[in-house]
Amino acid sequence: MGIKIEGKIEKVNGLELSYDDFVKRYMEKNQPVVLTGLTDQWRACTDWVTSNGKPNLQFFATHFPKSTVQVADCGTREFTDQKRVQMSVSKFVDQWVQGSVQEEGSNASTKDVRDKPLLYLKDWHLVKEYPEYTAYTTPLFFCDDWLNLYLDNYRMHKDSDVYSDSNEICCSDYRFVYMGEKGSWTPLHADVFRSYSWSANVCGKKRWLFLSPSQSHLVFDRNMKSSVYNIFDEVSETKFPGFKKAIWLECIQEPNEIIFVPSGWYHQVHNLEDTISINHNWFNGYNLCWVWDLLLKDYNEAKEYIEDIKDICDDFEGLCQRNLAANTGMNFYDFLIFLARLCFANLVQICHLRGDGERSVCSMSPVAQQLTSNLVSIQKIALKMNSLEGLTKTHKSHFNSSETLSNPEFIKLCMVLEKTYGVIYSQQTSDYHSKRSLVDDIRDLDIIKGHTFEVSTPEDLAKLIDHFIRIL
Ligand SMILES: O=C(O)CCC(=O)C(=O)O
Repeated sequence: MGIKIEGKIEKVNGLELSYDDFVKRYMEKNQPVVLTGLTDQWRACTDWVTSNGKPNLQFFATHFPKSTVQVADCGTREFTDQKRVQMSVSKFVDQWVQGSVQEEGSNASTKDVRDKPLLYLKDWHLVKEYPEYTAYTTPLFFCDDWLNLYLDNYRMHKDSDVYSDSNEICCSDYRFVYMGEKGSWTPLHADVFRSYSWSANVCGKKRWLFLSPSQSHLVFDRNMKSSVYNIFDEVSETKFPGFKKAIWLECIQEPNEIIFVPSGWYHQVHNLEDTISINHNWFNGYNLCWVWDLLLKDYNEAKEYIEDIKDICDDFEGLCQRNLAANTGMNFYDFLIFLARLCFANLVQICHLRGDGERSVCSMSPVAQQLTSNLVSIQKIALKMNSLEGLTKTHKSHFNSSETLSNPEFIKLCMVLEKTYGVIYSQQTSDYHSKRSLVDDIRDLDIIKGHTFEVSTPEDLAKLIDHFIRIL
């Protein structure tokens, strides 16, 4: 019996949608949408596509032949994902071309005897690898991206056990290129960190199947441990008793359309044609609670997994956090330091905007309102973290505002944040009461100057925000 599909995803012309409407209708409500009209100026849409609308494989082989990329073998499962191998772009292109020649040469009776694996290039960090080559610009709707903004300046987790030179690029950002032949696909999953994602088809067509988070329990086994891998398989009713009750939303994504995938929506994706897509994961104040909820769930699982060695372990909590970072990509301490830095960057920005101006004038500006609402969402998470027992003061996450202010990475973070909200809200220079640039202003900001703020616990962070919200 097939799956139940009972809904479609809304399609909206992105050129006729305001940022505020996107926030209200999709980001805040956590609803998917397809946006059209946003890729017309992208260089990728000419460089990467031939005149007949197919992937220009030769372009990739000529310009990026030596890049090493991850390639999934769509026919082979490995744990919860497809088996992946690394290869150069030129080898991937060669195999694709050989596969198509073989396909063309085959007739109906030999169609199933493909002797080459169906390969799908995934998670290629093209922007990070080739920063000078501007293949596309991130649409405005997706610019409030704390994840990539942070990773451009810091690592999420610093530990020689988890990080090595070989995964330097691989954990460096969440901006990807995907390329795959017709028939290549991505198994059912919800996104990393329960982030939002957007995915733009540069060429080709995809079929997406979505499940609302309110139904995600239906794709899990009785113990809520493993989820269905391929929704089009014969799914065992004994193992996944809720599966056949799941109601799916379907979307056929055409070339030049961008799909917004909200937090926690399980999805499975099939390339209906040879396809190239660009894909970012991100989070911000609107979905930060999803990130924390996942981290907490993964932490509880990591803890439960080693519960039996608790009594003989010198540093049980430390081991849980290590395992959490290895499995999820960050642990509580990483997340707290991330929140503290983001919070301080927002504070610096508010102080810079405000200059010596009146509080009421500053709070009227849309940027100031956004920055304040960012602080409120960070504070909510800090309070949730604080309600957990056991997350006590530790040297592992220590934030000091004076040290942070003298850090060039932090200054860069503040500047990019300023630029980002400037673009989103078409910031006027008259909105700034300070006549100086952020970089000149930063060390002299009256509220920051002469004070050092320390954050070692979520409680410290919540109090710091409380203090500023009251005085700003
Ligand atoms: O395009 C694909 O194959 C998968 C993309 C995806 O799963 C995502 O954007 O989260």
